[in-house]
Amino acid sequence: MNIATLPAVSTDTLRDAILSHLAYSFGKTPEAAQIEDWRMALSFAIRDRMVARWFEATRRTYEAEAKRVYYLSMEFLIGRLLEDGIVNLRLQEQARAALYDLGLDYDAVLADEPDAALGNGGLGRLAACFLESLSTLSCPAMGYGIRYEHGLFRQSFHDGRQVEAPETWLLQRHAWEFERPEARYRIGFGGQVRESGGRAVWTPEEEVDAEAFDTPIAGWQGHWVNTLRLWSAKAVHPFDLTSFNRGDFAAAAAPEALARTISRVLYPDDTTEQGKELRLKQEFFFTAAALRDILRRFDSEYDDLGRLPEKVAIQLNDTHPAIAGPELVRILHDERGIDFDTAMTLAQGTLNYTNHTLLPEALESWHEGVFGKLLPRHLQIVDRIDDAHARAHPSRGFSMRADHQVRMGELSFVMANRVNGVSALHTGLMKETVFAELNALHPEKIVNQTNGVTPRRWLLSCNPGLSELITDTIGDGWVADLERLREIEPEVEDAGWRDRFAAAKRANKATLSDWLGETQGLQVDPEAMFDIQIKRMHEYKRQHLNILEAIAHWQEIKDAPDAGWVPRIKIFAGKAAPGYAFAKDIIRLINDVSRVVNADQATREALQVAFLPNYNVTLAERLIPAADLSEQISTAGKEASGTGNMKFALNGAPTIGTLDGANVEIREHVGAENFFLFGMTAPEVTARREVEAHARQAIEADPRLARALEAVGSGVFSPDEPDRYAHIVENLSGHDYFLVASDFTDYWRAQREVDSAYADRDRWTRMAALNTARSGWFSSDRTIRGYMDDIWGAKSL
Ligand code: GPQ
Repeated sequence: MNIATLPAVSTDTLRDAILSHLAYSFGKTPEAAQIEDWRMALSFAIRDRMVARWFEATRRTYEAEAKRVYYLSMEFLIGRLLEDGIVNLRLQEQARAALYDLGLDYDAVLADEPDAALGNGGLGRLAACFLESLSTLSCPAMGYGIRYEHGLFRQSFHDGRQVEAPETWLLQRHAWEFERPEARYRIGFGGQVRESGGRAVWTPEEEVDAEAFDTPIAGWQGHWVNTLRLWSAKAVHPFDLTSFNRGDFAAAAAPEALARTISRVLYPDDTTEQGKELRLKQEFFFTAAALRDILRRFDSEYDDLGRLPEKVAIQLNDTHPAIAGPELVRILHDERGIDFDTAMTLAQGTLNYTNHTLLPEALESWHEGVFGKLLPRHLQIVDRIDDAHARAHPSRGFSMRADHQVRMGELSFVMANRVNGVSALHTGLMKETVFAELNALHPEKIVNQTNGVTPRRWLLSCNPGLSELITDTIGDGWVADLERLREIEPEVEDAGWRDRFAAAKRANKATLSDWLGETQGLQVDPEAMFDIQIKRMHEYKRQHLNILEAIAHWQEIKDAPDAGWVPRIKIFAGKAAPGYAFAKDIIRLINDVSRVVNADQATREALQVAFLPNYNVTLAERLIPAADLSEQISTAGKEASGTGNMKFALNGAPTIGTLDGANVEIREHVGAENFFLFGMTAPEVTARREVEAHARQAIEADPRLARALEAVGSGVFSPDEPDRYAHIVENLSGHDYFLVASDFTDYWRAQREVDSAYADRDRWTRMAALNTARSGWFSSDRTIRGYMDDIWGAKSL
């Protein structure tokens, strides 16, 4: 069969394709099929429609001898893929109708797919949005990462406390990947380095194989399809027959188990560095496999390694793949015989590095003991890179090797052609703080690329009601050209149009409210304001500021229950790193507050609080379209960008936020009057920390804050254990590094402004609609164009 001539997709052809896969790929009759079989059959039928374009994209890339982009990332938080595929191939109507013909519910079949949670949060989700945009822009590109058997843990609550359970997304069959047993590379660790014929020869002590699994990623309208290639660790000798024959079955299976450990679990720490040997192994494992694969492809097309920077751009998503620098130099110098300085220059022309945080605890560094034990040759190369850099800049005392550490940020910076931050504010702070010294040496290196989100997933498919209104109004050109959302702006002055906008939001809220009732046992009035904070749990993100304000609000409502309060439901969701005790205590506090406040008959009309378990991409897709208010309240200077903030604005939820990360740019775009700003700026934060007893002062100056803290500290929300949260109160009245107390008063003020704005429904609808109309700039298509032009020198084909 010529796959390029697959029939055009009518409902009938799609139905036949589903039935055919059900029989021939899964061996089931319709009568015997379970929902998973149907989901798999539909996925295969959709996937089939990508394959011809996939081959075509590869062929055209070779033919054009195009520069290729490689995105190396420890995390790809892709979520579900079926709806993405259906939407991008524009097969929604046919798929719905075909399933209907077969007696199945489309939404139920889609909901059967597990989330591929191969990431922690923003960094991983950004990588997933980028892959989709790269395909939409027909940029020849490939993502490289790890095929974790267990993605991010599953979260539940016992007595309000977070409990983690392993996540097993691969227990169900995964429809999207193609195993590539032939794409397999041997990756070594440990061992010795010796000299032979003037060259260093590294003989590893331990070896595993990296085997590729490919997932096609279709862009909008399926014109272009790129590949996400994830590596799975396999034993070199899978089974030790000698041990087996001896009767030692555990020893026989040991090599397999040891090797598999490398790709078994995603580290659940977000923005903290753990310094664990296994983590370094994971980093080298996938980076080394990717480089081998990249060079194999390069060698198949070109015979001059000098052309590497011209034909290959590699993006390091944070420092996790930073070992790419020394590894590429090692291959070029030790294995390919290129002199060291040239090898280094070629690597520097090929690699680029994105920094995603300034938090000092997140900047990776490895003790030279661990590093040298696992990667002895790479340690030598790092030292030579450091020396070469020092020789080139003799006036400076800079080193990437202080305190017996290998500092991965500095290494990445030196080995990169371009270094970028992820919002204007963050990039500026990068220049002033972490990389001040290196920026002075290499002022051309640092560029900004403000993050973005894919409008296909984060508007078109998660918010069909609003999308339909937009398309009705301006046509569907906005899907691939999000700035065109501006064209709806004139309509905002039209009362009839505003009603339709408000109705779309209202319908989303009703849907969410039904879901909350059915799955969480929560009764929520869709008329209430849906105030949502969803993101990883972290002190810098200040979920505790939000809950303290809720407590103060509740107390005030109790004082005067009939004062005409604007009804609100505060929704939280997010996971805490299992070892981050304080963040877990904040979760428990919110759950405790929720229990007490929701049970209060005197206030429940005005205020409810809910913490939804197991936040993931799918839950985000459910919540964001129904949001009225977006909480983006980090301590200024700490949130590198944020991307959730963009999704809310795009879906018509104004932000209450600080001048942090991309909030700054969101406010500039949507207009200051459509954004609820509060809190200290980044320089004010720095200055405030110098004030003695800043937290005490703030508490003394604000009786509301004092009363809320008093309630927390005295056990109002934990009567069975009154001092459960004493340490939180102590933290917030003492050190309070994240300045919760100091920002509280202004946050309260901004929240009351939110109340009055929301009470004026027409005013609110205007604000919400203008947020949507003016968020076009936050498309990841715009971001990727920026990378292509300013960093990669790559072209759309
Ligand atoms: N981010 Cl360093 C993560 O999600 N994980 C990390 O390990 C690091 C950063 C986030 C960052 O906190 C957000 O502000 C960004 O929007 C996001 O990366 C993508 O750049």
